[in-house]
Amino acid sequence: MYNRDTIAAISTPCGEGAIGIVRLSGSNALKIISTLFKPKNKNSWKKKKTHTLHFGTLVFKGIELDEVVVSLMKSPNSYTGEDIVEINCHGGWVILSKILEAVCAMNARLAEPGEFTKRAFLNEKLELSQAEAVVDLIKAKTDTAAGIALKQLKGTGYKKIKQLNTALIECMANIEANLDFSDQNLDVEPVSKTVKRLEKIKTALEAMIENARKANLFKLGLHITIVGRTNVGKSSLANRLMKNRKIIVTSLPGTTRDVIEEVINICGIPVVIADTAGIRKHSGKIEEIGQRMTREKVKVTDVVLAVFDLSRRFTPDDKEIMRHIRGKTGILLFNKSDITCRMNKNRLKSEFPHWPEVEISAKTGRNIKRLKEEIYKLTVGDSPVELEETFISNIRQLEALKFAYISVKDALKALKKGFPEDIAAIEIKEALNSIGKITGETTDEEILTSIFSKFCVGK
Ligand SMILES: Nc1nc2c(ncn2[C@@H]2O[C@H](COP(=O)(O)OP(=O)(O)OP(=O)(O)O)[C@@H](O)[C@H]2O)c(=O)[nH]1
Ligand SMILES: [Mg+2]
Repeated sequence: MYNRDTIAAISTPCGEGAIGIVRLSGSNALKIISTLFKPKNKNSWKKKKTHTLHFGTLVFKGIELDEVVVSLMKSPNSYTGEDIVEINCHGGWVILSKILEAVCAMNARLAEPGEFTKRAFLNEKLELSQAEAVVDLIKAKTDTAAGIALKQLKGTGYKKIKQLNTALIECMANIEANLDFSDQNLDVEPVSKTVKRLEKIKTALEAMIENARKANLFKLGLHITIVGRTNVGKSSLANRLMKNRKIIVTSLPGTTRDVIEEVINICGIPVVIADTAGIRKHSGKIEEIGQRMTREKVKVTDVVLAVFDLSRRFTPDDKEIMRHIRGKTGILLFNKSDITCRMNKNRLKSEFPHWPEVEISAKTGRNIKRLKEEIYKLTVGDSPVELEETFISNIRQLEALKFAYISVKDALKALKKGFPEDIAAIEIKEALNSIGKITGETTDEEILTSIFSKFCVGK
């Protein structure tokens, strides 16, 4: 299925470090290293046992390149399933490049991004969803995202997908048996039983989709935008939430002119939080540009934090804000709760009945923790995410799961309405096809190439 030539890459990040690794995988990996490596302990090197480490010098065209430790992992018990050699050298870019050059001169080829993992998949060392988990793990931005990727990599969820697959095949077999032998008095399961089985599968798919939606939140994160009229304390709130930034705060309305963003961690969700220019009617040219940017930002954000100043009466600018945030998902924030309250909140609450509200003080930090909890509740929900159950963690897999769900629903509808049973059979086949896309059984070459291109070189 693929060219078994030997691939090579620098597997450690660019820059200076104590150790750097050049990795080789393929049928010539052992031959190449045997030519370049002068071991200190010749006897142990001669045996070339799998999963062993060897200290020595790397020499190319009579020139010593570096003192290295070579690790050997022989086929089939290696990451790729092929012979793998890892050359652990000193972590300077010049040394690493020279070693890479040397191995390529010995007939290895530079690896494409993700090619090591692609070979692991093609050699059935990993399911496709597990291979994707490798890249998720590398790119995880929070502990929770890393935890989900690790679960996926360990393949716990894969069993669930397999169970689903088996259950669908059983339904398919029953329907086919009904079609083929219904007139032969054989002991074939009645359609009503298949309907029950399909109902169960549908429920399982619903739970998986909901869990996958949540898992994606932890992986892909959220965009949250702080909006409000000028001087309500948006930047003060942003400073409370952001760790590494101090946005200018003054008592002058119109202080913030730009959209200022930073990635923060809210209960394990990576959140891009944006502070924006305050909205007000009579403002200068620069502020107007800022306000336009605020409006654009609100359109694309996932969650709006609408800030109002509890110590002032409701103003026409507040009303303007309400116009912009209508129809969005968000939280009403009543800031400056540390001073006398003059605002009547009822009007806002009645216009946004589904938005949670929190009284905060950006100045004292009052209820900032509660605000984070409300953000979590609004996006993830009340029930905790079952990491054990979470194994679908990217959009591609989630889409495949949704397609499987639609097909199962349509199959059920067909059976319940008494349509010819081959219609249900076609739908179940479709569902099986979609499930196969998650594991990689029915994924075409183009999609595989696109998946593995997301990896870094050397992985
Ligand atoms: N008492 C009190 N004052 C606050 C609180 N939050 C902000 N302030 C004050 O309100 C003023 C405006 O704060 P900012 O954070 O700059 O307000 P902003 O909404 O970003 O203002 P613009 O950038 O002009 O739109 C400053 O003087 C802050 O110190 C609060 O919770 N309590
Ligand atoms: Mg500001």
